[in-house]
Amino acid sequence: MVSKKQKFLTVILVIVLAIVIVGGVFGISYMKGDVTFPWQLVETEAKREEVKEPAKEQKELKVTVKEPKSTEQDKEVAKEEPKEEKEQEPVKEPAALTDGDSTGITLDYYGALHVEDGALVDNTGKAVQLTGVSSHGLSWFPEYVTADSIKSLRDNWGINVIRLAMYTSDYNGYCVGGQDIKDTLKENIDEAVKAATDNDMYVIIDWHILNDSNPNEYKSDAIQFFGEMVRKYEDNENVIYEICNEPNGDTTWEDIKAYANEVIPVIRNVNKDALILVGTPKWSSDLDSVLDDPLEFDNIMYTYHFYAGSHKSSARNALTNALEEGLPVFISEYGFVSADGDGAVDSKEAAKWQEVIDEYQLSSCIWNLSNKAEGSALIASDCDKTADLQYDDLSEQGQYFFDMLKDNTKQTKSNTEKRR
Ligand code: IDC
Repeated sequence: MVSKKQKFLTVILVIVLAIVIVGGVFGISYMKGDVTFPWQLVETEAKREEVKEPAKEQKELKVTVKEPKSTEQDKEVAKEEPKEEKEQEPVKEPAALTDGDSTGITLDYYGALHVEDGALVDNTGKAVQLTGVSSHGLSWFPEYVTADSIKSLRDNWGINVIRLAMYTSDYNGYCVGGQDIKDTLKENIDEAVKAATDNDMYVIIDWHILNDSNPNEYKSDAIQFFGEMVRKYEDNENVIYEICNEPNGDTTWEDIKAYANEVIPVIRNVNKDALILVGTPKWSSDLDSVLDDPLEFDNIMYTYHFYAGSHKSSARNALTNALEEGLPVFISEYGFVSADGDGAVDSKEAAKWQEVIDEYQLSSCIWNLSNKAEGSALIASDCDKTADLQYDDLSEQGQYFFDMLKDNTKQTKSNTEKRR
C-alpha cells in the first residue's frame, strides 16, 4: 500500500526534478547569450548606437584629410582628429607624400634672415645656408610648383629653398602675356608661397628677365608687381625678393643700380627687413662692377650664376675675389651642365664649384625643376610625376644633385663636429 505521505513526497520530488531540469536548460542558454530578457532590450539598442558612432566619425575624417584646399579652420579639425582615429582603430595614413626616394636629411629653417658682414645670418647672428632648386619658367612648368610638389621637395630631398622663376618677357611672360597670364602667374606664386610656408622653406620670387636684357625695360611693371607681392606677403619672413634675374647685352651696373634704387624702396616701404637679391651685369656674373659701387641698402645680396660645363676657374676666381672683399653673394641659379641649359654634367668642374659653395657656405638654387628634354632639367623627360620621385625618375643632373645633398650633409655634420 502507498501511503498518502509517500504520494505527496513523490509529487514534490517530481516538481523539484522538473524545476532543476528546466532551470538547467534555461541557465545554459542564458550563458550562451541566446536569451534576452525584455528589460535588456533597451540596453542592447543603446550599445548598438555606441558602436555605430565611431564609424560615422571615421568616414567624415577621411574626407577632411583628403580635401586639398581646406580652410585654416578645417586644418585645425584635421590636425585634432587623427589622434582619435588612432585610439579607435589604426587606419592607414592618407595618400603618403613621402613615398619617393629620400636623401634622409632635412636642412634647417632659420626664421627671419639678415645680411651681416657679407654673409647671410639668422636673428641670433648664426650663419645660414640655403640649398634648393629653381623652378623652370612658371608659365612653362607650373605643375612643379604646386603644394604637393613643394611638400615632396621638402620631405624627400630635404632642401630648404625654392626659387620661383617668373619670366617677364620670354614665353607667356608676366609683361607680355596679358591679364589672364598675369593672374595665373600670381596664383601659381600664391600656391607656392603657401606651400613653402607650410613646409618651413624659404621662397624666392624671381623677376626673371632674360631676352628683355635691361630691367629698366619693364620697370613700371616691376614696381607694380613687387608692390603687390610685398603687401601680400608682408608677414612672411620666408619670402625673398629677386628683383632681376640676369641683366645682359649692354646693360651696365649703372643701369641696374638705377632700377634697384627705384624698386628696392617699393619693397622696403612695406617690409623694411625683407631680404632682396639683385642681379649683376653679364648674366649675373660681373661682381667687380658692384664692388666698385655697391648699393646703399642693408639686407641686399648680389647674385652670381654659373654653369659648370661652361664656367671654370677664372669664373670661380671672380667669385671668390668678391667674397674675400666681403661682398654678400647669393647663387640664385646654377647648373652642372652647359650655360645653354643642356648637355651632360661636368662632374670635374661641378666638384670644384661645390668646394667653393661649401667653403663659403653660400646659398644656392640649382636650375631647373622640370622634366624638359634638356640637361639642366632635374627630372627625366619620360617621367610625368611631379612629387614623390624615385631615384630612377631623375635626370643625370637630378641624380648628381640628389647624391650631392646626401654627401654634403654628411660633410657639413662632420665639419660641425670637428669645430666643437
Ligand atoms: C633656359 C631654359 C630653357 C628655355 C630658355 C628660354 O633652360 O628651357 O627655353 O631658358 O630662353 C640662364 C637663364 C635661364 C635659362 C638657363 C639655361 O636664367 O632662363 O633657362 N640659363 O640656358 N642663364 C644661364 C643659363
